[in-house]
Amino acid sequence: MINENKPEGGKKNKALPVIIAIIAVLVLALIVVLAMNSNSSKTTDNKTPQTNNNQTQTENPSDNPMDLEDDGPDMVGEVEGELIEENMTPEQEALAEAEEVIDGGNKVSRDNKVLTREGKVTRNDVEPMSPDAPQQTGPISDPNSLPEEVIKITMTASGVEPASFNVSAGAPVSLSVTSGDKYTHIFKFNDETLSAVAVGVGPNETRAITFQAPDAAGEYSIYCDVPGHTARGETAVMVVQ
Ligand SMILES: [Cu+2]
Repeated sequence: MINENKPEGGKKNKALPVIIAIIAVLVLALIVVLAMNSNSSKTTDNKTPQTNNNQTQTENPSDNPMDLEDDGPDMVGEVEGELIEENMTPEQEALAEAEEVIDGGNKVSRDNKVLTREGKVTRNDVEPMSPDAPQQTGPISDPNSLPEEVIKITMTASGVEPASFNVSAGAPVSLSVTSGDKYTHIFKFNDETLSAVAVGVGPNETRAITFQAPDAAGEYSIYCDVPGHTARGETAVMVVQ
């Protein structure tokens, strides 16, 4: 019996490490499972925003009833268009509707006002090429391409051609100035109310300008502002009718 017990006790003694090992394995397994759970809970945390996104995405289709009313998107576009127009200043609106008589010249509004680059009505009594002044264009490579309505003026040492031309009071005027010789010429009015209207051209060059004719009828004298040129007869007259 004792011998039997001994082996039994020996069995118990042998079983104990095995039990401990099993417990250890179980604890390890538990730790691993817990760790995996915590990881998986983190990943589900990461997933929750995605599911939120999915929810918001599914919320968008819930807007579909709005979309189904076909006017929805168009209405938005129209509203935006109206907002843009509402935000435009009167100057910007006038400029948007204005038309250019000469390439690079000032635009003319629907109510026949010569506009600045900012859409304001130009002033004729300021410094030439200042922001409010009508601006001379760059050199025009093909003067023959200018519209018929443009008054074509040629300046040479012999004088100004034509020496007289007519314009309508208060109306937009487009005129080109050509140097018909090897000299530089500067077209200017001998009148403070038209000080802004000036065109300078190099030898055989053509430039142009669009400006508002004076409201007051009368004769406005023109001269070449290059020293000595007026004395040799470079003058003309603009008749406002
Ligand atoms: Cu001259």
